[in-house]
Amino acid sequence: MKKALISGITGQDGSFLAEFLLAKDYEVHGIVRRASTFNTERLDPIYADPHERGTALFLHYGDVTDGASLRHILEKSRPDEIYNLAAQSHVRVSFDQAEYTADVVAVGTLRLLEAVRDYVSDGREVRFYQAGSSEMYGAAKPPQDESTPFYPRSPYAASKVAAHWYALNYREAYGLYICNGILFNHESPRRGETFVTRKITRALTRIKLGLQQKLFLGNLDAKRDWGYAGDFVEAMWMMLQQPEPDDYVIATGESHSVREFLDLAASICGVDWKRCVELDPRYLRPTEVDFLQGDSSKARAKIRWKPRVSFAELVRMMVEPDLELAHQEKTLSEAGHRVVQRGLSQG
Ligand code: NAP
Ligand code: G4F
Repeated sequence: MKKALISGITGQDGSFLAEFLLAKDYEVHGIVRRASTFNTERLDPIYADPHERGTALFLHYGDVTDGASLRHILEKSRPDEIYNLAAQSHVRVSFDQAEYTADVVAVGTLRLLEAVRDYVSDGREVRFYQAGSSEMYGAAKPPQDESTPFYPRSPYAASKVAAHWYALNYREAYGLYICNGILFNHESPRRGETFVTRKITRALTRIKLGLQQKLFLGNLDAKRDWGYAGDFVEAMWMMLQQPEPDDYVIATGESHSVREFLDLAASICGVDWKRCVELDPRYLRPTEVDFLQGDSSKARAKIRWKPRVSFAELVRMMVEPDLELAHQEKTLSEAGHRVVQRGLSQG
């Protein structure tokens, strides 16, 4: 039985990756931050009490800002594969929390790589996946591929560039098996509610049922290459199964504006978005990334990865469960319960 360790297991991608690896009969270990509220909701469908026999999912308290915890977890879990997904992953927030973002995204990766150096020092072998981002291309002209120079436009993106180069340097300097995945935006019904796609699908479905009146957004002209998270985590695993480590762009190759996403989501909901969407400058970024469109020819040829879910299918896939959620909220509200609209103003 192979063992995998996932940092960021409670996030969108971490939860999809954990499910994918469990289905492949891996023993899966995840690093979870201590929080005063539950942060393991996305893992609920696959989590079993550790007292039960046959459990293959194990969670460990740790943090990528705490190198000692990473070393302890490596010793306890003894993984064959490590997926470094932990991040303060919100681009807009990285302008408010620049130092913290660098500490988690850039130095956090370095801490994990240093812990890995110690872990392999007695001859153990491990394969490492680094979660790179299309944000690293920033202002570079599309289509972007592995040879496109990085031009980061936010503290988040600059930190991801640093993490990318740390990973590449550790591969070359110490002969470690490390792959950088450069993933373009990928979404799902589990996407955090402060990212634009989920913010739109949550709000429009609530508006449809009369639970909310307005949706405040920023720049509608930005274009993103949006894929489905379930397809993208598969690519992470595929990279680590190759004979030699390498870096790969993972993208659908199609780009759409925020406005197009809004149009399609609104037409599925039957809502006229022009009546309810308003601009709020707080959602604009000091420096924007205008146009991302990936060229994933290398991954398609070398690791035989390709996306399965189209843009239109993705939008529908996100609207439908949010409509169900809104119906549940409406039922509660009609029964006299207070339905709280959580901090959407943050994203
Ligand atoms: P996400 O939903 O924001 O999840 C981030 C994960 O990192 C969460 O589990 C979070 O824990 C954890 N985390 C944050 N700070 C941490 C710390 N100090 N120590 C340990 N864990 C910490 O992000 P995602 O969409 O799944 O993305 C996964 C990775 O891929 C991230 O590195 C992201 O930057 C990168 N990426 C994402 C995309 C995309 O479109 N989704 C594209 C390219 C790259 P809590 O649950 O406790 O907050
Ligand atoms: O959904 P977003 O916040 O995602 P963004 O900035 O592209 O970053 C995501 O994808 C990256 C991969 O390229 C990841 F590395 C990163 O971790 C994250 O997962 O914003 C998308 C676009 C931006 O241009 C933003 O300005 O939507 C625009 N937007 C317009 N109104 C908004 C809003 N974004 C947010 N979050 N909230 C708005 O109200």
